[in-house]
Amino acid sequence: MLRDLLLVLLAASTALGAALPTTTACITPQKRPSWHDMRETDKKAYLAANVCLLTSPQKLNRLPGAKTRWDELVSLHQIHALQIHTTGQFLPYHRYYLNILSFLLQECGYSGPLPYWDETRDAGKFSSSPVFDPATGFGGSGKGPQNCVADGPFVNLTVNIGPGFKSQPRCVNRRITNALSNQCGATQVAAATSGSTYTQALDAIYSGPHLLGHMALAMMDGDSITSSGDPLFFLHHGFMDKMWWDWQSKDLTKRLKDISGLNAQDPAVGFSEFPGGMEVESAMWGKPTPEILAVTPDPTSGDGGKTITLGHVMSSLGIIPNVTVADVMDIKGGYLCYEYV
Ligand SMILES: *[C@@H]1O[C@H](CO)[C@@H](O)[C@H](O)[C@H]1NC(C)=O
Ligand SMILES: *[C@@H]1O[C@H](CO)[C@@H](O)[C@H](O)[C@H]1NC(C)=O
Ligand SMILES: [Cu+2]
Repeated sequence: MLRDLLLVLLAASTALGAALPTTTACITPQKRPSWHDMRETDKKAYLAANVCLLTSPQKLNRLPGAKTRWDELVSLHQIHALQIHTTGQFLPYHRYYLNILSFLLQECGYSGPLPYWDETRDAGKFSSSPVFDPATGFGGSGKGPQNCVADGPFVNLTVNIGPGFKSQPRCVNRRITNALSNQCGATQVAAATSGSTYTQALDAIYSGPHLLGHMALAMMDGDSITSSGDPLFFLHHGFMDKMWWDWQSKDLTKRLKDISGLNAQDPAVGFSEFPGGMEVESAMWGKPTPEILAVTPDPTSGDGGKTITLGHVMSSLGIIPNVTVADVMDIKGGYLCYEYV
């Protein structure tokens, strides 16, 4: 009897624990370094844990096309693509997405810092960045018709999610264009973070260093929907996250609460970088399949309308607990506990 009661209580508290992030005070924020400054042992351990995820079996049994644990992470981005690009969700969801990677890396024994890439140091000359070192980095620009990476830790590894909404095995691939990487320089970053509202910062970061950085790297066939198949994606997005935080830090009182925009793409606009809207995107990448739509979360969850609020619920479809936008506004708020150095 007592034992049953205890089990019920335990079950109730576990369910609660799964639904809500535990918020403890952030006493010692983990320091996230730029790849340039990361210790070599940490670099190697970080890369090895990424390889481990790319070669470990999937666990959830519900994400369409996912064969590996890495595929599940990529699938999450594919499933959410039409909610998290050119929308208010862009910065909070990608901050959460970095945290999901951090959790997954722990499964592969890595609990060190999540690196970012201070692209201002390599603007205009991306290809000579230490990020692409074959021994202590991600390997360089791809080779051959598919631009498959030809050196570094990800040679011959397969991602099964993408391109677009498809699930077809592809090599890890990228193509570096130095000229486009000019737009990730200090001047451009300063301009992107000079606005006074979230809307301004979001637009400027999104269509400035974010987009041009993606174009300069053309990861996974330059596909916005599944570019996270290349582990390098997370270094680029760490840089975006830092940019958002640097902008927030200029006026924390206001900016820890400033959120705006739609919670899913406006069908008339789609990805704003493709004038012509959803039609043009669909021509390039197709449309979400019925299997993908079946697991796609309601983009208005927690908002009660089409506009994003601090109560907006973000989901990782069971990899880690759901969180709200409010949970990720402060990188030292308790749910998150890190800083950029
Ligand atoms: C990658 O695969 C090719 C073809 O199977 C093989 O020749 C090559 O040795 C492999 N490279 C690595 C680093 O495993
Ligand atoms: C997580 O959020 C999604 C999308 O809002 C929702 O469908 C799902 O039920 C939530 N899961 C939990 C455990 O709350
Ligand atoms: Cu994205």
